[in-house]
Amino acid sequence: MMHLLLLLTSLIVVRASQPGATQSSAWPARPLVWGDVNFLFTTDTHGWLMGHTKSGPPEPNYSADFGDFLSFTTHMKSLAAEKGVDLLLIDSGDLHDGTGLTDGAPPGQPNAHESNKFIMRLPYDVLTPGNHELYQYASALDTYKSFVPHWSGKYISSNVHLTLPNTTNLIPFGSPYRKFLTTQGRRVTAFGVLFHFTMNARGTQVQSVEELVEQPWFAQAVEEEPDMFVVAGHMPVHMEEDPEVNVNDWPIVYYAIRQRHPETAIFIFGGHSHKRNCTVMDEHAIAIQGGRYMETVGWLSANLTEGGGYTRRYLDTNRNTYQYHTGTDEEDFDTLEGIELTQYITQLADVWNLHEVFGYAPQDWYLDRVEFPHKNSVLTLFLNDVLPTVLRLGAPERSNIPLLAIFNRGSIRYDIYQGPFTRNDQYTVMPFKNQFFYVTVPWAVGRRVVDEANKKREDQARLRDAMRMAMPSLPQPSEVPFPLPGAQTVLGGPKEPKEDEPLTLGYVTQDLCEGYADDTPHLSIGGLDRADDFHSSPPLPISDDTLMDVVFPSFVAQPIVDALNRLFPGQNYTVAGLEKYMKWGSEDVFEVYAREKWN
Ligand SMILES: *[C@@H]1O[C@H](CO)[C@@H](O)[C@H](O)[C@H]1NC(C)=O
Ligand SMILES: *[C@@H]1O[C@H](CO)[C@@H](O)[C@H](O)[C@H]1NC(C)=O
Ligand SMILES: *[C@@H]1O[C@H](CO)[C@@H](O)[C@H](O)[C@H]1NC(C)=O
Ligand SMILES: *[C@@H]1O[C@H](CO)[C@@H](O)[C@H](O)[C@H]1NC(C)=O
Ligand SMILES: CC(=O)N[C@H]1CO[C@H](CO)[C@@H](O)[C@@H]1O
Ligand SMILES: [Zn+2]
Ligand SMILES: [Zn+2]
Repeated sequence: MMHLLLLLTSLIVVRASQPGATQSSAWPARPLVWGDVNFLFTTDTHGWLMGHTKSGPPEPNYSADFGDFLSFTTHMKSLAAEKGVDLLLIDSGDLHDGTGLTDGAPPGQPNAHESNKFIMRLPYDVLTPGNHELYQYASALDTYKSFVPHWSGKYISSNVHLTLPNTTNLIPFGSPYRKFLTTQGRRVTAFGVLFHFTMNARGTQVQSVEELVEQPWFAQAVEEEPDMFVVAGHMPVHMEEDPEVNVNDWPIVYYAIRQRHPETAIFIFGGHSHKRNCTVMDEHAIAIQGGRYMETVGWLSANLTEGGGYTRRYLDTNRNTYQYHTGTDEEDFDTLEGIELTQYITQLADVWNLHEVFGYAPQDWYLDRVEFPHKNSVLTLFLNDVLPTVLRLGAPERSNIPLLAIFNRGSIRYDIYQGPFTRNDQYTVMPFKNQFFYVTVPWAVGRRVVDEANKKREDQARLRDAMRMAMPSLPQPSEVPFPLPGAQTVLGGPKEPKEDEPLTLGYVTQDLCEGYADDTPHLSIGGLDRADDFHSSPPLPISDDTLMDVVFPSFVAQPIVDALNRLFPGQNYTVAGLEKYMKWGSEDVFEVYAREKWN
């Protein structure tokens, strides 16, 4: 008995988040408002299950790990049971790609194979795949075989299919829909929808949302009236500046249900754009999205009664938030399962050497807070110094040839914080594995490649938008006021923070729903809306006819080759004919640079 107690005490001493994580000192402003039905929702977690462990603001405010989140959801489910209300836990996809836990696997192991085991410890009620689950066939297949079966129908992919190796039949990736009873006996019909993603791996298939709602099985599933529809989807609940991520097909799903059931509650949980937003579609339908990288977790509550309201909140993921809302403290917050999950995460990080220090970053560089070519932009650091340095080190035999490095903004995924730069940080900045290719052209061609590729990219996005608007036979997204004018007024929410409240740095969410949305009031960290466009290292001081190397990652080889062929007709460049510039890939670049420059 004594031993067990000692063991438990020692477990509890090490339980708080991941080792070395800086705890938050900020607290939520006010308790959550519960309804008859309540939701906690995550999206675009991208492997951030260790939580954010850096000490630079606002990282400490997102310092809880997935073990802490498990303890939190366990307490919240018990609170719901005590109150006699429902609490559902939802995830809208993109579990793959983004940290060492997903990308730091030994060669040959599919992305997210181990981190998915951590997700399986959470009591999710509905999950749905994101586009990142489908870039690689091997990891899609692994998700299908190792992850989906665990959920017994709760992993829903209404419009995603897959073929097994050496077969030709398309089979549903997850279950097409799920009908279930909540703990309080409410009938739920749930769907899981992915935007019409077209860069998916061969062997996987994504049906457009227009096609999905025309499937006879879909109409049949919608036919019976439940107490509520719950739709998790990997597409934003708002329109984006960048047409390429304007993949908001929610009005199509909404109308397909609404036409049949004018007043049944519809709860929509979006994702993909990595932002928070919320839209009231009508008095009985709301769409909401909870952020990214386990920075914020969403909360939505509703009374399904006549005239019942909604509330929503974006919760900072730290132990203060979790304890405040569950009425617990450092003594009684952690559950044994939560502690165990924290320890499994720590162990995997150790086994994969994710805390190995490559060097010490001399300052912070930001992905969203400042615009390229600002000196604190991570893209500026990457294009002006990291990539040129590493390409020169990696291909010394070409060091006498001028060099222009091209990269797409979207492949850089996170900030760099001053201090130790670890293997895990390398994956959070740049998780994708790309080779570098090159072509040698006169500078007259090389200097125009980025503009040409960006111009084409914008033209294609505009064309796609136009085609979507021209689709026949379904309610046109353009005809649907989204949100319906005036509909927000049904929403009762908490008020803005008091003026004298001391504020900390973090997200300040201005979504389309009424009332103040952030759980912990913050000073705005800023953050800009940007396209996944192309940029390059600084222009070269050479004459137009000087031969130089244009270097670019394999992920964007096709658009760059197309641009080169338009600028330099007759050369007939093909992706298959490209040569590798150096032995290192994009996943090695920051390690090589940090070891060279940050020691
Ligand atoms: C639901 O109704 C209860 C009782 O009237 C109320 O206290 C609560 O604030 C309502 N919740 C929401 C989300 O409107
Ligand atoms: C698929 O077929 C190939 C060639 O016939 C074979 O080498 C491979 O083992 C098969 N794979 C599976 C999973 O059956
Ligand atoms: C929410 O969506 C609306 C409409 O698409 C947009 O104008 C607004 O900027 C979005 N808010 C945030 C915080 O992204
Ligand atoms: C490029 O392709 C065109 C059309 O197929 C052909 O006429 C031309 O000879 C090719 N040029 C080179 C350099 O291969
Ligand atoms: C840093 C920040 O933006 N806000 C708070 C989050 O948590 C840290 C660490 O506890 C506090 O010091 C900050 O005030
Ligand atoms: Zn994502
Ligand atoms: Zn996505």
